[in-house]
Amino acid sequence: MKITDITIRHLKMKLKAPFTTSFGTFTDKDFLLLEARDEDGTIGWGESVAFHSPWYNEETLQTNWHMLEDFLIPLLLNKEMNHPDEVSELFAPIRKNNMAKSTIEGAVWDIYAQQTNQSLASALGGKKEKIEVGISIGIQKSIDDLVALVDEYVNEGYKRIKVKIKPGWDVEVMRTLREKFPDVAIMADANSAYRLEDAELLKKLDGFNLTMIEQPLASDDIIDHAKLQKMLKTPICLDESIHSVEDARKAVELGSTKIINIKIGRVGGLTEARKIHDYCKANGIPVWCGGMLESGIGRAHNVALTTLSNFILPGDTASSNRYWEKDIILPEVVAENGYIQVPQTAGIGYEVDLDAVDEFTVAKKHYK
Ligand code: OSB
Ligand code: MG
Repeated sequence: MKITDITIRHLKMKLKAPFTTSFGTFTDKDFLLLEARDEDGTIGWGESVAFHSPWYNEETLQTNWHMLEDFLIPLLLNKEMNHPDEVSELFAPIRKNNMAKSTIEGAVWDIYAQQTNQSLASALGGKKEKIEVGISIGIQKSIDDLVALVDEYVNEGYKRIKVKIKPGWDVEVMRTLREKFPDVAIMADANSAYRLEDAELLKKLDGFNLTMIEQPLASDDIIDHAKLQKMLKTPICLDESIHSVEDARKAVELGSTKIINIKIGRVGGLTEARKIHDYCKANGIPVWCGGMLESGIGRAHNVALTTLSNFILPGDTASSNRYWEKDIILPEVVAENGYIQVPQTAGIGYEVDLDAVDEFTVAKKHYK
């Protein structure tokens, strides 16, 4: 493999419905797509999951573009490689900026899978033919609105319902959901909205038999998460705190987490994501695949990763049509009764709809 050309595009896609977390509300999704061409003409695609503003982590669409243009693309272009695992070795001298690194690495994995004539899932070692998925629901205007949405998604067959919580939108919300949906797998995601001093409040959630509580405390704090876990029956799942297999090991050894949410971009790519998966599997920690409101390209990478055996819990990779009027892949990702069929064709397994990509592109630059 030798990447000779790269195109970066900034896309802007309107979300079907605004998505609200403890931080704020999204109405549009601005993100980067990366198209890489190998010397043999094979084209691979990667998506950056960095948002327009640095609320989820420190990266943004613009910092990703800067890292790609000034550091990562120059390191990768025209380098002879045998396997996508070499990309993270090449990028190792650059600190963090995991979402930027993952954007290129994903495209290289797509090229490698096509060149070895296998699906991205098989190239990663995944065996599942279908994956089980849940859905993540943002903060709503009222509990009634939330109940109506949950009802809709449960009827669509989603295997697990995740709801965002924040101070003032937590105990009563979860109590009502548990009353209305006694048999549904329900979990809460706080995106770091609480502090250890809130432990008494968080302990009330133990009464609702939640599958887990995701990232209740600060993104850089695995010490207080360990203290909190000792006080809670509900398993803690870390999202924002885990950037590498080393982070995963430390959090597991400290007892800060019983479940890990793996997001490809947050950990710097598929190679590191697989290492975390393997570490967790060897240590009895179930994992699931998180989401970042991806377009079809990032979504396809998530589907492939989820075919690995220790992705035991349903992830956040819902149908394309839960986010978009029109996605940029053909066919779109479809969850039927809570299952997505894993495509078996070579590469990411979905065709990129170039007309749709053009329609949503607001800026574009070519590198060679
Ligand atoms: O914390 O998992 C999160 C969306 C944006 C940023 C962070 C998160 C989320 C979600 C939605 O929960 C996941 C999705 O549906 O893609
Ligand atoms: Mg989360």
